[in-house]
Amino acid sequence: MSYTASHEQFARACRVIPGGVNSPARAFGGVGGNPVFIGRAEGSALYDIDGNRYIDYVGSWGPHILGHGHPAVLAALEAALRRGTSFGAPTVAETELAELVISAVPSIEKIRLVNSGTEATMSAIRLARGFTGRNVIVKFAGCYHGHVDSLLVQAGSAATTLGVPSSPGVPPGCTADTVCLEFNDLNQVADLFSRRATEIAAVILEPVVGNMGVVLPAPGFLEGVKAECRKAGALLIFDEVMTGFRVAFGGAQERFRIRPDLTTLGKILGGGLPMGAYGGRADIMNSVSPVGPVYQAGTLSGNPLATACGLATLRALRDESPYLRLEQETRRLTTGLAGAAQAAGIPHQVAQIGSMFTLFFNSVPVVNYTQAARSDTRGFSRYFWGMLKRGQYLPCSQFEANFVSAAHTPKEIDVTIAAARDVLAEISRG
Ligand code: KE4
Repeated sequence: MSYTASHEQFARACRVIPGGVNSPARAFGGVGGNPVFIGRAEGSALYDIDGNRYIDYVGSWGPHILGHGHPAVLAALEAALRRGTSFGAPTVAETELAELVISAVPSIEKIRLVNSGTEATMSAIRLARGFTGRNVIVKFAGCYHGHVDSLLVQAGSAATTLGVPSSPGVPPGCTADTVCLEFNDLNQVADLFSRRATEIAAVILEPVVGNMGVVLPAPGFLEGVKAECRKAGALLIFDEVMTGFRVAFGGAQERFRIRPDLTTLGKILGGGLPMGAYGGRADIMNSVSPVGPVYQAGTLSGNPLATACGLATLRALRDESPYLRLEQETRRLTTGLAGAAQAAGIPHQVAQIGSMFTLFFNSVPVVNYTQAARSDTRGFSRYFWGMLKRGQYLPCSQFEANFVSAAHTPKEIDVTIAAARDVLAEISRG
């Protein structure tokens, strides 16, 4: 495979954009080398500007559960485009999208649309603090909630990949009220609440973590956190930016049958256009401006293009309901990947739920950040590059989730398993 054009464009981009990318997650920082530049995408495929074709397991980091260019999504976007791109005034489509999300996500009674997952989580914690009158926010190491100052503490995703647990530029005052615990450790949660219950505004977590690689909640963990919040009068915030509409149409809260007080959404909600949202109990959401005193605003919040794209995406998911087939095909894929690692004698763990998964280069089950961080990232890098050269586009970090879309065919899953068998055997030969 030639990457000449990508290399040239990367050198050009680096002259004008920090690291040549508009998000560090794309920088290949965790695997070395330069990112490939993508020219176009269709269905389950990406095509880079050198003409190389890849089976896409990133899906723009989650939005493309239907695959790229779903006909109904394209048609809705084209129609919206002709009506105008943005008005800065309410539109019916925003109400339709809000109603659809409320019908899908069990705990949401009212919702506010914003432009990104980061805006959603930033707004949700401000709302939790405003509603409770308390300041302390509890998060978990390895969970990533966007680049919100007060949440960029031992964050996952690229913050972990780049070994930057807490970013410079965040004044100590911003994180003084952020407490970071170990995911899946209910004793730590109980101990904190026993000491600081009356100070805690909210606990925010990814109910299924995607940002340290995929890590599932231990049995009883989510219920235990919710019980501690209830007892203390603190709010439970599920950050479902990644799991929303991914692990089930109603997200992880539908799958695990647990209702948070607030939920943040993004990614699939916008179908690939900039979109985020936060929502939950009406009594809490009515504290948001202009109804209540907690201020939040946005020029392009609920803009017609992203709203049309999100509506078409969610309607297609509701009507086509690909979840069972996605689960089956993803499980077949991860079984194949585990078999390939086993055959190569490479220590590995596989975590999978719905159509998201991670192959950890790790000899112990990964249940928290401490264990995730012990993964063999050098082994992962060799795997990543071997797969890229065989036309498999994986997340460029051990600490990310892979995604299967409804556009992936059984044949493509077979091809990916065969490629992994090749690469892992090559790695085991040294
Ligand atoms: P955005 O601001 O990137 O739309 O959403 C932030 C966010 C919030 N919550 C969760 C659970 C998330 O996964 C994210 C963003 N995820 C990363 C990748 N894991 C986005 C990729 C990137 O930063 O470029």
